[in-house]
Amino acid sequence: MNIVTADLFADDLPLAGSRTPLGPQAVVLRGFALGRVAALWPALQQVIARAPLRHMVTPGGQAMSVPLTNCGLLGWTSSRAGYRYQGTDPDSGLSWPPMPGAFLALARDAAAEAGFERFEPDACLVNRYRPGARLTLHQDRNERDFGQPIVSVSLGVPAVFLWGGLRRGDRAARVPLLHGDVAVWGGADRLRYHGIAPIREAAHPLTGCERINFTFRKAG
Ligand code: MD3
Ligand code: FE
Repeated sequence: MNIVTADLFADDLPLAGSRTPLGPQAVVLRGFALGRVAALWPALQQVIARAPLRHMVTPGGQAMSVPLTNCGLLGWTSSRAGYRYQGTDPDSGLSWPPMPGAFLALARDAAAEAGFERFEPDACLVNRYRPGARLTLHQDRNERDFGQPIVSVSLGVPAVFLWGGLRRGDRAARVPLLHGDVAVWGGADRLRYHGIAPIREAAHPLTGCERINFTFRKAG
């Protein structure tokens, strides 16, 4: 048994195949990515080799606790100048790595499974969390068309997803996201506030102490 298939025999299985509805057009497909990890993982390593994970700076000048990179035609960036999608990696000046076929297929299949047919993502943002890293409540509103869903894939150690409302002050529910879970949001739920609570110290056979998240968007 190698490190990529090991997870099939571990603690992610009890929920696999079930659905956790979070709102009218938001659902977590439990374990949807588990059978595809063996293809996703080496493809991710290729992306990171060309466009390394890096700590971007917020418009307020703070380094983000979660380093990120992108693949696909467009990549999400943050700097003192603001948040935006752009076709080139600001660190290297190169185009972002192409979106691996296994990434695109997973994003499309998960969107269709959640009722969003013909999803055509042009951007995939990759976030890496180590213990203590977090993402404070925010909205994703740099994309052009809020009619398109977002698809999010979790790998590695568990996280507590904070699922708020349409106003920043709305109380946030806490939803565990485990290795292999895929979340899909659109329509009425597209502009909900959301975040990730500080990651707890844990170990996973594939990622060690880390959690990796991909979010697929139609940005342009
Ligand atoms: C709900 N990432 O990159 S993914 C982000 O786990 C981001 O890294 C988190 O929030 C992570 O912007 C959460 C789940 C997610 C992504 C986008 C959403 C949930 C969303 C947009 C609207 C509502
Ligand atoms: Fe977000």
